[in-house]
Amino acid sequence: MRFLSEINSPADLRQLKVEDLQEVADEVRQFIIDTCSRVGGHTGASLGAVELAVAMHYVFDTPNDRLVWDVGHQAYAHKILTGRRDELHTIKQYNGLSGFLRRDESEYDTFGAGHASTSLSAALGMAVARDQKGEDFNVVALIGDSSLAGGMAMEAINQAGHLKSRMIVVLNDNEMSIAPAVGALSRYLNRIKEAQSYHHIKEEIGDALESVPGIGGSLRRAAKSVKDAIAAAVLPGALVSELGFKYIGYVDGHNVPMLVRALEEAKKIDDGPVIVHALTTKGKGFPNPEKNYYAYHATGPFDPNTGLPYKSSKVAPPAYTQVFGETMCELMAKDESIVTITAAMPDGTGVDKVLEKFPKRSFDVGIAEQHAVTFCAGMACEGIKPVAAIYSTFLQRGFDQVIHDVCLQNLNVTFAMDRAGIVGADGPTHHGLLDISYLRGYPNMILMAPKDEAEMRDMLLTAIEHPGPAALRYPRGNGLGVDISNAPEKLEVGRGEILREGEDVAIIALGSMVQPSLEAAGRLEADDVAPTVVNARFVKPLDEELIVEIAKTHRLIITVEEAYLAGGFGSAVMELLEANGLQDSVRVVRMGVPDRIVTHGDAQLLLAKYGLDADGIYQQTLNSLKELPARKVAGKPLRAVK
Ligand SMILES: Cc1ncc(C[n+]2csc(CCOP(=O)(O)OP(=O)(O)O)c2C)c(N)n1
Repeated sequence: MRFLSEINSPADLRQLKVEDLQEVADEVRQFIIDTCSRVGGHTGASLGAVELAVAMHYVFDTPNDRLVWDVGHQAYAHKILTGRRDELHTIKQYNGLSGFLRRDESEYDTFGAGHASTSLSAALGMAVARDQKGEDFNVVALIGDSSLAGGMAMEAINQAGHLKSRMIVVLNDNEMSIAPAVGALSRYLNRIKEAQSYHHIKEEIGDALESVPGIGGSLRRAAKSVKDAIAAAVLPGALVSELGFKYIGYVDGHNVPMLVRALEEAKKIDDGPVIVHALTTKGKGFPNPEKNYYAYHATGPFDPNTGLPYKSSKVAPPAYTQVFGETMCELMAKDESIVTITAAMPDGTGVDKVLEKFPKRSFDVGIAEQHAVTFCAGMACEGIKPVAAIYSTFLQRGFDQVIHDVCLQNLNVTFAMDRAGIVGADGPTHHGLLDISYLRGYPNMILMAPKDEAEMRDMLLTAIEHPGPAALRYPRGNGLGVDISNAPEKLEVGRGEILREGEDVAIIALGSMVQPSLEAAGRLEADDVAPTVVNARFVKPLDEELIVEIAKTHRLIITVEEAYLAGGFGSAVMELLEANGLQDSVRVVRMGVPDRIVTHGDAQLLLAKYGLDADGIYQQTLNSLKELPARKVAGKPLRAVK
């Protein structure tokens, strides 16, 4: 590597000549491929933004000039150029670099991200603060074409155009989200590109016609009027200029000298916001990218020659995501009123299968979770049964819509929340730890969590058939490998399930925590402790009868959930006991995630850190039993064990 090994900060990069930058970009690209082929990561997204990162750090005086990356998943080149090259191999691992951007990781990460469409609002805030303080630096936001369509980005454009603040938006347009980009804005961007190619062609034709002796001038004028008509209809004028933005583009986003020129031009504009429209190819340089467009957005380790993932010899049970997609197809085949919605995550949620099989009854709305929820509410008003498959963390975006549009009107919308719990490598922005607390506080909603993939199928049917709002949360990763050949069955709403009956302690577990609780119970039994284990199934409504009965017959209740404790399932159990005057008759210990930001890293390791595995539950139960005052409550039989 001629240049890269000497670049330890953007200041080093800025010592180079423009002519050398393309080679720097090539070296960065190779470095990303080498590293990601070993450790995985957001490979394709980052490969598409290599030249952009080089050009931006070259033209702008970072970190004094503020560079704000949207999502931050595509910023590996930025990390490499800002002193983190030698740590890139630790990305997304425990104690390693974050997969996204974090203010506490580097002074070059001016704004933390992980969720999409935030960059323009943050950049505008910085620009306004700069002006208020009388300071002088550039603010540059980089955003992808799909994230640009997110509601927040549109709201920021609206205000930026109004304020006429000086800021630069670099649009990284690769026509892709994780799946191909969808929506009218994406079509509009394509029309800009088409119109501009037409513009360039006309320019060339015009020049040629001009040279025809005698008639050249009039032919050229005719050609120009056609060109102007088309330009007026589709050039950025309509959207961008009318909204108060200047437009530079489009630019080949893989040509560093051209990008440098465009950014230099943008820097000169001091009377308002400007968009630099760069065309890029997602996965640029990734071996065989056309094999599967999902595969290189984010990859595991892969063979750097073929781009193919290394085959695992382990036969794993199907993932919850897969079971969800297949179950939706089964249920939609039987009931024509069911539709499925994803917000730009067809692959991640299993909705890709549904889109394939039922293209007219399934919708990818783009990165637009808020819209997705209210879109579902509208359909539910007309008797359709929508199922919104949205990761727990991304449904946070649609919180008010869930409350105001769905729950308040008691509409039949199902929320299938994948990635509920600790997701692992993607870290704090992606853990789904809040859904219990944000969904259980409002009337009408019912909320459940399956102990395995078969129960998830039952819960999906239960939710769809429930006449009001219903949500189910299930974890990232594989199911337990249980039999899923039976048709889904409706569950009784608000009924838990006793899995084993004892008398010394009752472990009431939710969803993913049921299996480790059973394992812990097995070990407790070997220690002469007789535990009751309950699969809670419902967070809301709780199985009041069962929990009250348990409280009256046990001295100790341990609740276990893969979620934040504040406002969570255990809190709901305590509220129920208090409402029944039982708060002093039984000791309740809540296990879950404390009031801390959970970092990134291997999910199992993180779960263990918070005691949320068989060993942790076993230890906590023993400790809590030891701390109990010596008092015995006469046990009486519970409902029959199923
Ligand atoms: C609110 C939110 N919804 C969904 C996602 C998941 N997500 C991460 S990257 C991405 C695609 C972004 O596409 P684009 O903005 O065009 O950038 P590209 O990856 O193509 O560079 C999506 C949907 C997210 N991070 N945040």
